[in-house]
Amino acid sequence: MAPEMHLTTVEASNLAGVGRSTVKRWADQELLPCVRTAGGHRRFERSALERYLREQAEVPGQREAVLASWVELLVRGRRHEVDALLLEARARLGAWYQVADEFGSLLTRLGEQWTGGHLTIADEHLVSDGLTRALGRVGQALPTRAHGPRCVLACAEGDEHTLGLSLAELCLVELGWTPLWLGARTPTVETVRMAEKSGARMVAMSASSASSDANLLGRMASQVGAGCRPHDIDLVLGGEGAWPETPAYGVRLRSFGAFHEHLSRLEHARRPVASAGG
Ligand code: B12
Repeated sequence: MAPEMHLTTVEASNLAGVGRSTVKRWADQELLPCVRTAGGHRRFERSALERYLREQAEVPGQREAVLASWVELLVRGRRHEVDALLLEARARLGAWYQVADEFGSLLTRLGEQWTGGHLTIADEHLVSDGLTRALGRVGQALPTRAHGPRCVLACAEGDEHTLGLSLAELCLVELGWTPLWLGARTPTVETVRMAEKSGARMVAMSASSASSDANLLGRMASQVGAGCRPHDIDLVLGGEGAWPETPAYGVRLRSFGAFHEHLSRLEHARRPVASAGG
C-alpha cells in the first residue's frame, strides 16, 4: 500500500506563498504538523498545510460565528437550512472532502463549547444528531455509480462517534464508491467478516479521541489488518483516536484531504494501462 505523499519544505513554502524559513518556523513552533525523514528533513501533509492556511485566513471570531449559526439552526430543528448550509459549503469549497475537513474543525470547537459549559449535554446531542441526519440526507441525494467499489465503514469497537464516518461516506460517494455502513457497536471480527463476504475493496475505520487506549487500538488494527491483507482489501484508519502511526497493514490518515488523495491514488492504480505501440 502506498504511503501518504508528503511535501518538502520548498514545496510547502511554494504552496503557501511564504519563505522556507517561515514554513520551518511554523513546524518548529508546532503550529503545522510535520514528520522527519531518516536524514532529519521536514515533510508536510498537503491537507494539513491547506487546513492551517485556511485557519490563518479566517477573520478572528468567524469560527465562533459560524458555529453559533449551525447550533442555532440545529437546536431549532431547521433542517432545510442546515442542508442548505452544507450544500453552500460544497459549492464554495468544490469537493466534499474539503467540506469534511472544515466541518471536522467545527466539531472540535463544538466539543470545546460543551466542555467549557457553554452548551448543555441536551444541546450537544440535538446538534450531533441533527448533523448526522443532515449528512445522511445530503449523501442520499448524491448520484451513485452502479457496481462502484465497496467500502466497509465502521467505528473502532466501543467508540460511538460516527460523524467522522458520515463525512468519510460523502467523500467516498463523490468518487463513485458504494459505502457499506456498519457504524458503531460492530465487533471487529464482524467488520472483517463483512469485508470478506461483500467483496469490499476497502475497510475505513474511525476512532475519535475518546478511543485513547493505544494498546487496544493497536490490537484492533492488527486484527482487521490480518483479515484484509490476504484478500488485498485496503485498510484506512481515521480519526483522532490512538491508532498506531504506522500500522503493520493499511494506512493511518488524519484528514479527509489525505483520504481523498489516497482514494485518487487507488483509482489511478486500478486504471488499465493503454497497450503500447497501438
Ligand atoms: C459529537 C460528539 C459526541 C456525540 C457523537 C454523536 C455521533 N453520532 O457521532 C455523542 C453525544 C454520542 C458523544 C458521546 C461521547 N463523547 Co463525545 N464528542 C463529540 C464531539 C463534540 C464531536 C466528535 C466528532 O465527531 N469529532 C470530529 C470527528 C469528525 O472526528 P475526529 O476524531 O476529530 O477526527 C478527525 C480526522 O481524523 C477525521 N476523521 C474522523 N474519522 C475519520 C474516518 C476516516 C476514514 C478518515 C479518513 C478521517 C476521519 O476527521 C477529523 C478531522 O477533521 C467531540 C469533540 C471533539 N473534539 O471531537 C466529543 C468528544 C470526542 N467526546 C468525548 C467524550 C468524553 C464522550 C463520552 C465518553 C461522553 C459520556 N460521558 O458519555 C461519550 C462516548 C461514547 C463512546 N463510547 O464513544 C470527548 C473525548 C475526550 C477523551 N479524550 O476521552 C470529546 C473530545 C469531548 C471533550 N472535549 O471532552 N460525543
